[in-house]
Amino acid sequence: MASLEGSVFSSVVQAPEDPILGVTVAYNKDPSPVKVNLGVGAYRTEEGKPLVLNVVRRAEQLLVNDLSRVKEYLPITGLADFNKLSAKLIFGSDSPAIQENRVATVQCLSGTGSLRVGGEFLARHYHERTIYIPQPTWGNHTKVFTLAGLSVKTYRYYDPATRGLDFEGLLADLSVAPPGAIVLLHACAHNPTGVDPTLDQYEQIRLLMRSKGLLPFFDSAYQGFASGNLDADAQSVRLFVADGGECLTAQSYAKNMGLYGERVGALSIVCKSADVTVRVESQLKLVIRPMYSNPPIHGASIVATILKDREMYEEWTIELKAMADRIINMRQLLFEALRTRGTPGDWGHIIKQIGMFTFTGLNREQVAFMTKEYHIYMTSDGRISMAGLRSQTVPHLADAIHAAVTQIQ
Ligand code: PLA
Repeated sequence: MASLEGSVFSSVVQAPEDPILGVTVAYNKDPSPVKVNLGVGAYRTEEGKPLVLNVVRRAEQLLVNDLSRVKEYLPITGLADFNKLSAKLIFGSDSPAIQENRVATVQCLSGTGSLRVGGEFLARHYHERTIYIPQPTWGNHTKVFTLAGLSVKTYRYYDPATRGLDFEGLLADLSVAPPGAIVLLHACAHNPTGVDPTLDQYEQIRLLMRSKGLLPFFDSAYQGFASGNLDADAQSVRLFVADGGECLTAQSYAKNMGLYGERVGALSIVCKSADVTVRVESQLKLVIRPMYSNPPIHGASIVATILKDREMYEEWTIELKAMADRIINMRQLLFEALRTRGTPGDWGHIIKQIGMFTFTGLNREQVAFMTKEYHIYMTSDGRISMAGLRSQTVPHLADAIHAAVTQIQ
């Protein structure tokens, strides 16, 4: 008989907190009234509150009041309407790939789940298991793709000296990648750097990738958040789809519809022909079924309700633009606050960078100092979520940055 004393799990070691979500855990434990959480990329209002979009509330009301709606299982691939509308949103409503039935779209558990399902599909069915991810990138990419069965390598992306794109390095690294390798690209608003290639640079990347048969895998977690315009933020993806070649896209509605906890997203695989697409979709079902069987119904129903109604869609774009504009405004305020303080260094990147984050250039020690002395919570790579900032907290953050750069080298 097994002993009642001592756990069979006693050899399990304590795991470290997640580098991003763990910042919120530490923040929650801090009793300071001046604490600020700029870790996870979660939008807050000017009052510091999480935001449920008005159009989302309206869609939820419609859904709740519709007594014909039931809670049956969705198909393995998710809500059909949601999938069609999601493909249109990212590829464009006039996309030939959609018209020619060359897109297999499956509803997944937000952006992360879409990346994971895409990764597992590639590990099973694609001839080249190496995926190149930008250096740096969202911290979870390495883990998601490694556990999916891919071998992860990096390509140069960010140049700390210019605080801009290392375009030469990027092209050089991709040009020596093995033929057929998968390349992860952020569709827009690169996390954590806020640095995106221009459309011209994307065109050069496309030419190089297509000439070597490299397979693009887009992570689109911020469509609409970069520029405030959904079409503008999808241009990189559309450039690659327009040439008739193949690619994968993982979409998330966490940020642009504020549906973080609903876990709603989609994986689309654009194929060369309609018959390949049908077979690809059949295999995606075999990836999904043993993992979580089928996806949840509520979040996808909200998205579908909004996307298929012209008036609700319009309302969404206005609310989305307001979120993007507030973030851009915070960039301006922080930049000016540092200039007023005469903080050493060139802080122009704060207003140049795109999307939810500023990659400050602050080092690990400076970040630790700001957390200890000023109760500012951010990731140790110096990333700040601008979406968590508000006019009222800008001076406190600027004081903290000023003290960090003048006191800690
Ligand atoms: N891809 C990128 C580039 C992301 O930044 C994030 C989220 C995701 C995918 C996954 O989003 P989802 O699964 O919630 O749809 N990044 C956040 C949150 C906002 C996180 O780390 O989970 C971040 O703070 O970086």
